[in-house]
Amino acid sequence: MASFLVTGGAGFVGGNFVRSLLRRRDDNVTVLDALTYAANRSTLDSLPRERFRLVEGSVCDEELVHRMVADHDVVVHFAAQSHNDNSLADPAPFVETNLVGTFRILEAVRRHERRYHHVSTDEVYGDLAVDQARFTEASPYAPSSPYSATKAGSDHLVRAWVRSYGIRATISNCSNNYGPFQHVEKFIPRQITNLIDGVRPVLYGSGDNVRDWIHVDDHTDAVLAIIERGRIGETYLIGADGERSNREVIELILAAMRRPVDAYDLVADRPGHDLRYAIDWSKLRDELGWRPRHGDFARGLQETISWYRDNESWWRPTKAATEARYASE
Ligand code: NAD
Ligand code: TDX
Repeated sequence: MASFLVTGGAGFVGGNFVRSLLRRRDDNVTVLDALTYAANRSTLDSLPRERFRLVEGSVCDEELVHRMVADHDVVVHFAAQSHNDNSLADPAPFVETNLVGTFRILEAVRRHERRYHHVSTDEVYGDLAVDQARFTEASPYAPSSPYSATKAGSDHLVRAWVRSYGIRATISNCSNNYGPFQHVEKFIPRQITNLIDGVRPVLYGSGDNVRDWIHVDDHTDAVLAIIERGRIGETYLIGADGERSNREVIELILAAMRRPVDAYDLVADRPGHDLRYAIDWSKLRDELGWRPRHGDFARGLQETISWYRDNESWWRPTKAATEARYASE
């Protein structure tokens, strides 16, 4: 049995990771989360109290981070400012949390010699042309947005701490996640909840941008596989062969919610909008024998729509403020 410190565990992916970890293993889990606008405490409701604890605090708080890292065996770092649109409006918190916060964690991991897993994104590689080969672990870093640049910087810090100080770390870079407990600022939950509210979905630019969708349960499952069986110092790409254009996704959502498939609007494009992400996850398959279990995207989307319909009390309190922020940008 081990004790896990999970940063950002009140957010979307971290919250799903903690729920799954407590179901699958007997470990103790502490979440360290600053409870920013993106957090939702109720994601962590009804977890076993004797094995789970939530501590409110920032990964930038040096003293707190040292104390918490010292008290645990494994550190899994999800905490981040995660939304590209927000990073364009105000990059400062992205530099602070994603770069300085990761630096604080790494220093504590180094001092206390703990096992560390760093959660990152495929956006560090920039974007691909429509006909270009998918990202691999050898793809050059070329981030486009303040968000992806700070995530890229955090990956470089981890690699340097592995090489220079010999910390026991692994890194994963995953494609776009969808599923339950995702904040309504993100594309899929934004459009589902807009449709529940009778509001027409909006697509940035032409709607032809491609994202490589993966169910959040597959992402968290792969992270656990890397923690359990990954080689120290290695990077693993996580994906599930889920490439779809935003237009295809919105048409699937509209059809599943019994609306005309052209009932959406095109709006001004996101500045610097990456055209396409796509992940080659064969290293994860060949080395660790990992495979995604939720490959049927249409089915996963239908289940996600049902989850947002059934859990309005989870997202409703944040919906109006999220749309007001979009309207002011
Ligand atoms: P999220 O925004 O839903 O959750 C982030 C969590 O981090 C929130 O609970 C927030 O309160 C917390 N947090 C923010 N600043 C903090 C700070 N200074 N100290 C402590 N906690 C802080 O994000 P997410 O989508 O769950 O992403 C989690 C991680 O997974 C990020 O590192 C992100 O880069 C990575 N990732 C996400 C996706 C995706 O599609 N969602 C894909 C690949 C990688
Ligand atoms: O209203 C919208 N309309 C729209 O067309 C929104 C919110 C988004 N989009 C487009 C932009 C992207 O092409 O949909 C696509 C997905 O957008 P987001 O949900 O904002 O995700 P993205 O920018 O691709 O980044 C996500 O995946 C990688 C996560 O937010 C990151 O944290 C993760 O690293």
